[in-house]
Amino acid sequence: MAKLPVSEEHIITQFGPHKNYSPKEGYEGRDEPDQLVKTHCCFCGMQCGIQLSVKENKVVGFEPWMEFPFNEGRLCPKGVQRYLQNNHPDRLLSPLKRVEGQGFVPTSWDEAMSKTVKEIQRIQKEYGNDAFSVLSGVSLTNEKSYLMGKFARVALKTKNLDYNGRLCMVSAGAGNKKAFGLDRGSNNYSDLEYAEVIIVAGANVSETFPTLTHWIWKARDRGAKLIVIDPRIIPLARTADLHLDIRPGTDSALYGAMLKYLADHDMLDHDFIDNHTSGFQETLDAVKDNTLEWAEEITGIKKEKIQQAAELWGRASTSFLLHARGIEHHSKGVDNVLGCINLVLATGRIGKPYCGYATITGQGNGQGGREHGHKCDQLPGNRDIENPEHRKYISDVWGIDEKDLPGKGLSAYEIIEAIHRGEIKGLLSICFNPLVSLPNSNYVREALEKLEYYVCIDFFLNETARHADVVMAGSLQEEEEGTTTSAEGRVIRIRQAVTPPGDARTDTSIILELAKRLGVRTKFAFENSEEIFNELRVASKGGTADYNGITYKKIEDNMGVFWPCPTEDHPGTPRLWEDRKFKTPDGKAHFNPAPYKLPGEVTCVDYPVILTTGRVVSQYLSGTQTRRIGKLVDQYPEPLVEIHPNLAKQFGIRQRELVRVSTRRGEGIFPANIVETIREDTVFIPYHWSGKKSANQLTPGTLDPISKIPEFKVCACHLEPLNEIAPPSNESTAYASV
Ligand SMILES: Nc1nc2c(c(=O)[nH]1)N[C@H]1C(S)=C(S)[C@@H](COP(=O)(O)OP(=O)(O)OC[C@H]3O[C@@H](n4cnc5c(=O)[nH]c(N)nc54)[C@H](O)[C@@H]3O)O[C@H]1N2
Ligand SMILES: Nc1nc2c(c(=O)[nH]1)N[C@H]1C(S)=C(S)[C@@H](COP(=O)(O)OP(=O)(O)OC[C@H]3O[C@@H](n4cnc5c(=O)[nH]c(N)nc54)[C@H](O)[C@@H]3O)O[C@H]1N2
Ligand code: SF4
Ligand SMILES: [Mo]
Repeated sequence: MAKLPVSEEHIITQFGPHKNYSPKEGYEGRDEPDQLVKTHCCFCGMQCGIQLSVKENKVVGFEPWMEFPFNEGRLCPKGVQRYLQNNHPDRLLSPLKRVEGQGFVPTSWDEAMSKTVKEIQRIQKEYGNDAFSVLSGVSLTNEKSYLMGKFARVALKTKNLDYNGRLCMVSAGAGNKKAFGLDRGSNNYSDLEYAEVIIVAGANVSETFPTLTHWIWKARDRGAKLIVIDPRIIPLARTADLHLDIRPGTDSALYGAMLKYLADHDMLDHDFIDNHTSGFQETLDAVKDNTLEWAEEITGIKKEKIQQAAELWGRASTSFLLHARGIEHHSKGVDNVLGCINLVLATGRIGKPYCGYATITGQGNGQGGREHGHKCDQLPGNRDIENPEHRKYISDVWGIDEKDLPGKGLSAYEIIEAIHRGEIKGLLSICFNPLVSLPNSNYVREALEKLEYYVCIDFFLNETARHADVVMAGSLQEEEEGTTTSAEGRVIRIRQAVTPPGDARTDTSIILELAKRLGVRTKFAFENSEEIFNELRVASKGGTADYNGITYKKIEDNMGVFWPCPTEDHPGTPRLWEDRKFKTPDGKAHFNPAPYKLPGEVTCVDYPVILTTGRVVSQYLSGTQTRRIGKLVDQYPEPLVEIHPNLAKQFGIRQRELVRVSTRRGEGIFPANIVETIREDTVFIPYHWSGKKSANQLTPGTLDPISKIPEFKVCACHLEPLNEIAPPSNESTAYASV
């Protein structure tokens, strides 16, 4: 029987109906804290330092942490409001079980655990170990990320484990590994300050990494030129020297044309290319036909602007290239990343002061979480699960026989496909809300309905969890000790400020208890997070992401340590590649041909408009956390479809008129936001909402063949005005039900 989601009225057995929470107005309403705890924001990869105010085991507010070097006290709207989660009325306070006809009812930990273990064992006995899968996430600390990898391979003995970074960092990771043999941004961000030219490609920095803008402004104050590549005139683009208004899905054509221009006008660093790279000629050959005219035709950017960009980039003596999901969320995401890296290598501006290149890591622990082995193809230290030596090393650390270590499993969306096909029957998810965040959500929902057993660990009942059999009340970031690794590669300390409320438990204790009940207690005999970290250090030793020399004390003493850090007397590595010793097999940085290819779906008569999706400043990811915070909801209460006035006119669409947006996968209705800041052939919808307000009803499940990232940033859609002006946004429209 299909397992339908537990409906709204059935979720109120434990707590009240969903609320957006903003309890007290202003500072006056706040209690004097008992203590201030120096830790980091739980949201994006900037991992801004923050002090949480704690009173009677509750987080009641925050203070800036001025000394933390990256953000120096600055915070964005989300960081300022995050403290409202710990005490939120929707907070899960005990495990829940599904009772047909009643919905979710509170249950005991013992029952939740024994039911889960029984079902895991039943499914694995009946269908094989790999029929039980795990989806993990990188809002989790390094310790928990490591633990989830070990738990899946050692306790569950399944190969089918993957993580939400599959929707986020993997195109950049694959590109970086190909080019440098290592997956980390090359510099700490203070190197931006003296860069002469900065390229920001597919990154809406002011909304998605607001505190990073500080370092860009510093460079601007010194006269740096700024080039922004985005189909929208994003806030950063309004101040830029050049805005390249690219047609979604065509980045590699732009980078190819820029590379050819640099070569044709001899703006290359021959010494660097000859001595420290390989693959240049082959890469150049691949772009020999990429003229400016050709690139204008493909990308929609005027050729004069492409030329100007190449001139600025080619003639600079210091520079920084930053990119994010705008170029990576594509079925050619790895190619786009390689196209950017080729421009950096051609000019040799890497591994030198004020010269750098980085993908801007998205999730809080998006950097650390992609190193410690909860990816389907990876072991700790960013090791390769298919490499015999790597397998042997990690098997020894874990005290298991190498042949018992599962091999490469399916990636996140492929796990959903395998559930759909009936090959995978069970799922444990932690820190992942696939029903909202994966593409083609109608298909994802069908898969969830087919699961024989699903257990979710979260502190809020996210939309996917409504399909669960058991929901385990886990912990917020501020409820456990640990570490994360910021987008810069800086390993930092997350401090426990409070203990989990009610009968909720720490994520770690839940996983350890499950491991114990699955019969592998001795392999998971950790007393605290520091012990897990110390095992992680050993497991990472000798890998490219080497944490061996990092200790909790060293992090605290230095407000962070940059990996790689192989020994305890090593200071860490803020700027990579100064020694020119790349981690590729031949020790050189690799150029890679990245010729332009069409996206997975192009416009046609039936679907004539390009749809792209992304974020707004006040909401975070699938919205589970930020849609519950009233002040953030007020800033942007519901998803709007951004549309250019000329396109709106063509379809007869008025401001705030409801528009049915449809694609080959589904449809959704969104109020129109008519703005001049978007290309005329493209519409944009932010994806932080669920159900009928979800942008992912529309997006395709097309994956990059190498990274397996979904193509969130380009598909073809149709627009239909519904001749009805949307009512003013309010709370009830803001929190849409599934
Ligand atoms: N407020 C907020 N901040 C966040 C998050 C959040 O949810 N909310 N999430 C965090 C996470 S996990 C991530 S991954 C990051 C994401 O950070 P970003 O990548 O900056 O965010 P997006 O909005 O997904 O996409 C960025 C831009 O890509 C542009 N774009 C779309 N298609 C293309 C294209 O084909 N080429 C180019 N060049 N640009 C294109 C869009 O117009 C958009 O402005 O943000 C992090 N920070
Ligand atoms: N259309 C479209 N879709 C996208 C994107 C896009 O640009 N467009 N962006 C993609 C990107 S870049 C990303 S990163 C994904 C993100 O997608 P998800 O990872 O699914 O989004 P989150 O909202 O982080 O969901 C994580 C869940 O983890 C829970 N959680 C957070 N911290 C913890 C913790 O410490 N412990 C436990 N137990 N639970 C925790 C939250 O409550 C939430 O329910 O979405 C992707 N989806
Ligand atoms: S920029 Fe990112 S880490 Fe900093 S406060 Fe905002 S959401 Fe938090
Ligand atoms: Mo992300």
